[in-house]
Amino acid sequence: MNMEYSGRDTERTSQLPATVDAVVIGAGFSGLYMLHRLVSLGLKVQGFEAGSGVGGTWFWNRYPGARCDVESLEYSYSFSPELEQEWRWSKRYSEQTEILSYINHVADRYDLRPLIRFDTRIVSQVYDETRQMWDLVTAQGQSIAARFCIMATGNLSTPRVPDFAGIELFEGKWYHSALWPAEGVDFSDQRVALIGTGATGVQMTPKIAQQAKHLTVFQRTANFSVPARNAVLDDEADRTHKASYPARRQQAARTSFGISGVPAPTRSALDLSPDERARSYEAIWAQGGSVYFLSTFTDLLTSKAANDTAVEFVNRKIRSIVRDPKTADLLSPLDHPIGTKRLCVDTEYYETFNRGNVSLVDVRAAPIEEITATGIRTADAHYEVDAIAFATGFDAMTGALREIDIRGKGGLTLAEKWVHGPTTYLGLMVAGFPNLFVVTGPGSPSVKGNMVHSIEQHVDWIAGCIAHLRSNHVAAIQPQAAAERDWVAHVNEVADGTLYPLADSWYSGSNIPGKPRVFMPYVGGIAAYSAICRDVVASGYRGFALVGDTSAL
Ligand code: NA7
Repeated sequence: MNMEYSGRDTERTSQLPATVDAVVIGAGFSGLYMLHRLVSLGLKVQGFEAGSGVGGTWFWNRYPGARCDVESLEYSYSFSPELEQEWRWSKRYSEQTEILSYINHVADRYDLRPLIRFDTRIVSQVYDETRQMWDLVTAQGQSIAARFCIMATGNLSTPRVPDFAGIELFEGKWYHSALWPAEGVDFSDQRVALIGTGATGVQMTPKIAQQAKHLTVFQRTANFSVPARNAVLDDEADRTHKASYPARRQQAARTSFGISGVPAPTRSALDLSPDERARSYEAIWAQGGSVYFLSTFTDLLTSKAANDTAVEFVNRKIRSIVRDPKTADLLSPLDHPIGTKRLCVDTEYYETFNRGNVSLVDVRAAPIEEITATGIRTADAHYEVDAIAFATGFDAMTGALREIDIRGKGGLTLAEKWVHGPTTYLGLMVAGFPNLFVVTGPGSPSVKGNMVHSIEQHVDWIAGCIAHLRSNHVAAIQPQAAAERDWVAHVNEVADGTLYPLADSWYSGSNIPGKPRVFMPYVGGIAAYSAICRDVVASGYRGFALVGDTSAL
């Protein structure tokens, strides 16, 4: 496994300031914008990042085919009109390398790099109730104290490293999608196994197939995927979009997914005749994109009968693309409504199974039993391979937070508090953990929309809150237990009004053995959620306790 550390020992061990106003953990989209906002407020800040560079998700996930499923002109910061205008995306959906270049550009443009200690993990974070300060310790054993801690640790940053029996015996090389070597992997002339068919496996499959001698995809659960219709972003499209950027960003904020230009659905899928419905789906299929597809009708995520029409359409498409009927059947999902697991967005995923050098193995019927020196043994066969690519996902949404020993009031650890599943108020803060903010935490829309939009909304809220505390000399803020309880109930109630709970997925933690099964994102939509956050502030931070006078400290 390649951890791609640059080994900047001096930097890693040079003295940290003893105390800062705020620590920001993580230097992806959230951490960078948070640092920028806090510096603008005049705070003394220190950033920490486990990787050797900025980028978060886009730093680590360098696997072939990696790109975002939200169009680049939308999946980008809106806080600076100059930045919006000057950056030129090359494609409708740009590749990971380009997204990473953009994030690096932002880090340099706003001079954020000097604020960050790279190659440095925070391992412990303890709240001192007397000083009303957080004491943090790095993996190198260095300490720093801060009044505010902002967890910009990401929703998909703890890879689910495979624990297959025998993996240590494998004589070839193996890779996890989220720990991919920076220099890339050359699969030419190799027999490659790919395990996992979520969004990552779906992106990787066509790319590896183009290079490898043979690709065997090991599928446990078939996933739905719709075409991306990725294309070069021409000058005219770029100009038109940028000319209307302010209006587009405002429009995005009024939608459920935080993306502009997606027509709001007006009709139920069940209001149309089968022919009319098929024409609507065909038009959206031709246009491409998952949010577009799920916005075809008003009720695809709330009515099983409506959803069934979309399932039937996509499964028919799969059968029309994939020539071998048995493979087409295997690729057709049967176990969950479409959109209740991440709806994948692909470039020639299904078409790839028509290639002579690609085969699909059903590991639901015959599970993987072990990795051997030369390949993979399932319950009914042994597959000889030279390399294995694991696209087995993440301990999502809570994994990165649980990896740190976070101790709040009374010494309670976050892991103990969340033993039955994460509880937060607004996905922003946790009762008993004063001045600890989470960017896009469980209980916020986070992954159920345009992440960059959600990140900016959270960072702006947190920056506004910290400014409020400082100007009013308040030492600490934390949610009231009742507000947290009510919010968790609301998050569940909203999810229960949808089809989401019908799927086993990382949204509910069911991909990790032993993880409590709780639906984690807030699916009430970004517009509704942001209005609640604004209202909480307007009503004097309703549901929060603001305590202590900093002028007395
Ligand atoms: P996902 O969506 O969690 O997918 C992981 C895949 O790995 C999924 O197909 C799993 O099958 C499969 N998997 C996991 N463990 C095994 C074992 N033991 N045997 C066979 N197959 C296994 O992760 P991704 O990285 O694709 O995507 C995560 C998000 O990143 C994505 O939704 C986007 O938001 C970006 P299962 O479904 O559990 O049967």
